Amino acid sequence: MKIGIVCYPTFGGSGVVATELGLELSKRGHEIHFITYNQPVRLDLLSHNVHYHEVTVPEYPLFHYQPYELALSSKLVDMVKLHKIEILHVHYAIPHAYAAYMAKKMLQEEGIYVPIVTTLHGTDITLVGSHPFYKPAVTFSINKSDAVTAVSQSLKDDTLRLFDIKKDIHVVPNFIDLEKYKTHGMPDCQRGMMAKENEKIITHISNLRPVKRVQDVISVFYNIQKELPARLMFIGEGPEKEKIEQQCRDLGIANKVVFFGKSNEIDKILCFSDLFLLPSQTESFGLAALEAMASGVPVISSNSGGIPEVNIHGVSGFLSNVGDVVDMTKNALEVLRDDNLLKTFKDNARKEALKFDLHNIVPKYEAIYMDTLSKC
Ligand code: GMT
Repeated sequence: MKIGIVCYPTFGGSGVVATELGLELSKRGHEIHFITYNQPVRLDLLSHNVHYHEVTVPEYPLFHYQPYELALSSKLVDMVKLHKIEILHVHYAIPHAYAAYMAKKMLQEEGIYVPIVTTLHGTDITLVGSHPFYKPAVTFSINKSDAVTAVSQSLKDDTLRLFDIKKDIHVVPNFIDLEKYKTHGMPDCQRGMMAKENEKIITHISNLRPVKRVQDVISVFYNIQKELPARLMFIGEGPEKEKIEQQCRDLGIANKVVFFGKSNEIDKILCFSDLFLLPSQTESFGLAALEAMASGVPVISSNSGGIPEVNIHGVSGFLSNVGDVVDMTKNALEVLRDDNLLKTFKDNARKEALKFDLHNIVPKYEAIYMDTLSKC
């Protein structure tokens, strides 16, 4: 199939999933066209069947807001015609599903029919999409998609609760390429450079937005390091960074916390991590938790949204109510204090991650494409 993939090209989970999906589909013989405003961060290798088409939005002083949707739908029309793209898969409803629908209508005027698959990722539904400013347009573009998927049962339930949806929503969970996370326990894992032999390594990866509750990460770590030697690795950039740097200084733990910034090599950091913290306010899935589990890192998380579908309480880690840093600390210490238990949780985390192996999940998208095309 010739598939157009629209996504955010940034470090956000939806862009990562879209990129990994496109790359795997290309390995399975499909021709993939990424259409977005920058080359996706995890797309380092373009090949004969992986293409990237940049959406350019020229600046014009009249516009207070540059019209990205318009530029995107025009680019979609051009690329579908030029490359004979058969199906468009848009990741994150806002504004991608809306722009794709406009492209589809423009193409129909020329007798070209291209169906749209929309994948809902989380904040496009929970935090942003359900805002009254966007809700009518988001509802419309979901209902006008030819197929709709959500990355967890929880997100499907949220979508049906928050919007008036007439379409069937398929749950297709996020996935992981387990091959990439084989560095766990390998000699090139640089643990010795990051911590002393007796120190436990705690890790958090996110876009450091308020929804991630990164202050809770610091609070839990602060409590842990009072009880046992530990270091905290922070990966990601975002609006809360300055606040948490200050929080570390105020608590006197700045020398125990390493900020890595954005990274494309999280497997190299996860390979020496003992515990992953994800205390999010809301999380449709928690791709970062799955990436940690794939590296054999147990997860201490909140129980919000789709996280319980990924991190299994008492097996791959523990879940607590949002904001309950006392319970999170208790759970973290329980795992970290007992090396045998830590090893059991590490093994379990890796086993649970196997359920999300891309070889099991990507065929589900292929089946949806085939089914959607057969209905055209
Ligand atoms: O808001 C974010 O954290 C980024 C957002 C995105 O743009 O990808 O993440 C959402 O999609 C990911 C991939 O499906 C999920 O793993 C995240 O749980 C989800 N984030 C939220 O629901 C907050």
